[in-house]
Amino acid sequence: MFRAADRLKVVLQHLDRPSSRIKACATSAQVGACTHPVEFRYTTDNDVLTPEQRLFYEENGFLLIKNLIPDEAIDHFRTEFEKICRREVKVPGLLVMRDIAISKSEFLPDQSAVSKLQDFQEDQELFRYCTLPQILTYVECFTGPNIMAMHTMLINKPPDAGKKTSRHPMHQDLHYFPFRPADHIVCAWTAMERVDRSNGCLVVLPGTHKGTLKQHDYPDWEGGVNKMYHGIRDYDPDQERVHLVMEKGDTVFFHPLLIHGSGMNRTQGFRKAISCHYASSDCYYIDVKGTSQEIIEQEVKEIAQRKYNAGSDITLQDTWAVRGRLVKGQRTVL
Ligand SMILES: O=C(O)CCC(=O)C(=O)O
Ligand SMILES: [Fe+2]
Repeated sequence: MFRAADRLKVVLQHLDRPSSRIKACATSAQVGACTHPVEFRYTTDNDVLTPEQRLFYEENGFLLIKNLIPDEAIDHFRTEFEKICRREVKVPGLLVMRDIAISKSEFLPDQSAVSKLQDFQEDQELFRYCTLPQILTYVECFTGPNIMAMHTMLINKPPDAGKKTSRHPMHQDLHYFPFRPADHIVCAWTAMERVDRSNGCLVVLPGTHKGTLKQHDYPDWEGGVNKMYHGIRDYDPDQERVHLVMEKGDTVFFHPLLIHGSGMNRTQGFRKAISCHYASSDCYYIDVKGTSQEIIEQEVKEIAQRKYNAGSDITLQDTWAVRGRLVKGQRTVL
């Protein structure tokens, strides 16, 4: 994958073509002996990404942008997160999750420690992350101009209490989403501090965004698994893994079919990252009945029934429709 230099030369020759749509060979094999260029599929031609960056995302399904978000913005998110943990701020619709090791432990000094906040769209301070021009400029390269912020998270990976429960199993985020097309969905994930193998960085399987949505289940880990942390069992364990070492403010954009997870946090600190999944507002909802996503539907509905005090007739679509927020362009379908 990383012998890209030679392939790039070939591709860049194609980019000289006077075509409004940039064309290039999309797979390594093709690029090696390229005679029939094909259109880029996963990125748009809007003069933000360099040809090298586009090619990288097309081939690998992720793109890491160094130093994208300033320290002050991140410090601000951290302060707000701490206020939420101290219950000084109450956010409607917020889902506060605790690591199973924390919720079962009687010995941890800070019982209020949370492992994840989800759905912070009603918190003005945290939601500012989803509207940052630095982020949206890149998001548009994947979603096009009409952008909805669909799913928000602040992940506070706790120190592992020895049972490896701080790991996040390998998964595809599309498993959680009942909207399509997948190619018009992207995740932005920003490190709020240095993230490396010691505190459980993201691990990605490059190129897996070209595959299909796989069956997800709860892994049978000895120490237990956090709620909704479904994982894929049948991925190729020999496939190349890339550990994304990131500094504070670095941001990775990735495709919802990219298989990824995160490792154990072996440090004493809580490893923080903030993220948002965006979708083109031109995406449409699908019915997940009879598909591999049916198992997540029931869990999400149960949470939504409790959160919104809703009846059992609430649909998966309803739960997304109330959370989605337009952040750029026009709201069309979603
Ligand atoms: O921040 C992490 O550990 C990964 C989280 C993740 O991939 C997810 O929640 O979907
Ligand atoms: Fe994920």
